[in-house]
Amino acid sequence: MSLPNKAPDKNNMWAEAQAQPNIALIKYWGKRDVEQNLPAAGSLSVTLDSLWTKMSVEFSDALRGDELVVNAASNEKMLPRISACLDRVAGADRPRASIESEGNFPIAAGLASSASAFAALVVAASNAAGKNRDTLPLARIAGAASGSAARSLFGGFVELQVGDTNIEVATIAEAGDWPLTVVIAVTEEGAKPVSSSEAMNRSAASSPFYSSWLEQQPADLKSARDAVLRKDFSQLAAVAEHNCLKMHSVMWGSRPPVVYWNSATLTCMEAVRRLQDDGHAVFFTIDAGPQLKAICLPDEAGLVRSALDACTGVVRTMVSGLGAGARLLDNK
Ligand code: 2P0
Repeated sequence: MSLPNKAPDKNNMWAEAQAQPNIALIKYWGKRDVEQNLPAAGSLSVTLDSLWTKMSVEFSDALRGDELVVNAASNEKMLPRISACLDRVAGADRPRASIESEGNFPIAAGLASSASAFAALVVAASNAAGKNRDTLPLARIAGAASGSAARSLFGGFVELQVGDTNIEVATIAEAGDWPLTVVIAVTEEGAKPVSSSEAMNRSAASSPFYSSWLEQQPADLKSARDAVLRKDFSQLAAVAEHNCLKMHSVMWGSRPPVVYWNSATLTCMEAVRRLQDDGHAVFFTIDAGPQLKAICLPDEAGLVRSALDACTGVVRTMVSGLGAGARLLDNK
């Protein structure tokens, strides 16, 4: 399932990159600056390995305008965000672009497809434009398009911090340092009813819990960072579940409320609780969608997957280890 190897045009302004989604254990929820898309607080995530998005970008003035194809179908809806991101990578006076995207998991369903898409996009576009950039500047450009995308530029355990005007983002532990497994229970494949951006802005504007959420974020981040560096599974489990449930409480307290869960999400949570009660090393997290992600030690993955497969309402499960950051595919 690879994009057809396109013949580079005579300017050779073509490149393809791959990135994987990341799952936040300490969540990004809220923006300090909506215009710049600067997060209001830091976050910490794991980059996956078996879910992926590949993006190819070809710059050519022979095109009539920017064109986007997602999973072999023309896509007008995402195009303005993609074009704006290309402007930031290659300058507003760049040639027009043909972008093709392909992925092996559902889009806009709370599985961080925008993270892997924009991370792959900035790497491909920067290379196609002949601009050599370090990973951090690329992460900042990706983050301006989609906050979580900045984290997918990096592999393993990734921490994002927010300065006055910019983000800092880096790997704090490699995937191989602590090879956890993520089991994803898909409970609904369709696109989410409210976008993350809209839901975040609604939370900031109306949730009575939003300010305490932000106040507590540095302490949660520190606890999770310490847990990762010491490989303390129970500490990471406790703070990650707490942080996830707080983020959803902020949304539930918004007006109008944002409830991404369905009944299968709760059934999966109960299944994880039962495994924990039996002494298994597993915890859950849930993002802007109804899917549940269970994080566990690798030797628990089979049991965790069976337990989630048995939950009423689970459409399918996917299993992933932790993986690398966005990278160029060497297929020119
Ligand atoms: C996260 N999410 O940290 C959080 C947890 C969803 C829940 O980042 O508005 O698509 O484009 O910057 O990155 C999803 O939001 O949001 C997200 P924008 P993004 O992973």
